[in-house]
Amino acid sequence: MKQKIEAIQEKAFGLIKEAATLKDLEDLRVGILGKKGDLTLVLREMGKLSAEERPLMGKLANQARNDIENLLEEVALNLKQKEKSDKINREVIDITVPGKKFVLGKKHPITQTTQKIEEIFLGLGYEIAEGPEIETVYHNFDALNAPEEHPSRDEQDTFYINEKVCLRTQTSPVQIRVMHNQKPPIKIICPGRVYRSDDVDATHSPVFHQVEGLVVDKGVTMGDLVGTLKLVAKSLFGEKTEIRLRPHHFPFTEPSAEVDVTCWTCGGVGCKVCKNECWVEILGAGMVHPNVLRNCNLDPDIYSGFAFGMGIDRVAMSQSGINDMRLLFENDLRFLKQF
Ligand code: 2NM
Repeated sequence: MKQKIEAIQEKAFGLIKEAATLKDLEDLRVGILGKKGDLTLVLREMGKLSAEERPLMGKLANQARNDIENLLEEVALNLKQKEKSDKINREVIDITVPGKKFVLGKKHPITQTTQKIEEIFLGLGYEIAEGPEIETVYHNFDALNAPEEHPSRDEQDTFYINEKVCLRTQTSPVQIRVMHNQKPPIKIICPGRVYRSDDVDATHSPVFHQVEGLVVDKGVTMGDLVGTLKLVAKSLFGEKTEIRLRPHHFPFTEPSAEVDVTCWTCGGVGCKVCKNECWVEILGAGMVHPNVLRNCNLDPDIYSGFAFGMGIDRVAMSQSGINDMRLLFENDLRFLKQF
């Protein structure tokens, strides 16, 4: 029996030292020390031994078992360490590999100009209001005091979905909605996309962008309008900018004016941007017509207001030095990337 135990131990030591993985090691443990393992089977035969031999063999077998267990543990530890260091070597980060380039996007020039205008008005305490681009003819024309025969209502100029629904031709219908739903004081700007049935050329597009402003409260005057426009023009085009108002007619304001600013390119000396006029027209404005206030259930004897509208696209073009409106809408990234 002694020889058997020694043989098992010798064989076990050899195999354990050769084990390549933890799985191999576990298989060996089961094969030697498990219920049907080699050493276990030998121990079962102890009963056949004499009373003198039994304690001796028992001691020998336990010693063998301990030695094998110790070796299993030792080899397992080594294998675990080896697996860990193999993993670390495998997963090493090569810090010399060039990084992936992170490409930052850019805002469209129209978005840049719109946000610049929004910032100025937010600073003056205005709120930004938005509304649908598909509008009722009521909100787009009737409520704005545009009579049935007004040329802007013509099918030649406006995209109609049907008799009562059209694509908005300005953002003022948003202001009608706000006046219907909110009590004064009202101080809003309405930026957004608008539609007119124009042919495409260097200065016209059937889709373009506007910011319209509206202030309604008790005691709002033309002086408030002029002061506001002066401040906005200086913020947008530079501190030296001046404005001038020329009498005009809009159905929704009375009195109405077209507003020019001193040319931001030549400062009023004459250049290509202003066509040597020294002034550039950028706005329409006026005092909200009493009929418009009435249409929104506001009493013109109590409330008054001013409103203005500005085209964003031409301002964006002249500020970025773009001379053809089509370039704003073709969305060629090679072009837009420059701004
Ligand atoms: C402009 C010019 C002048 C305008 C008027 C209104 C409203 F809703 F109060 F009647 N909103 N916007 C207005 C006035 C728009 O655009 C050239």
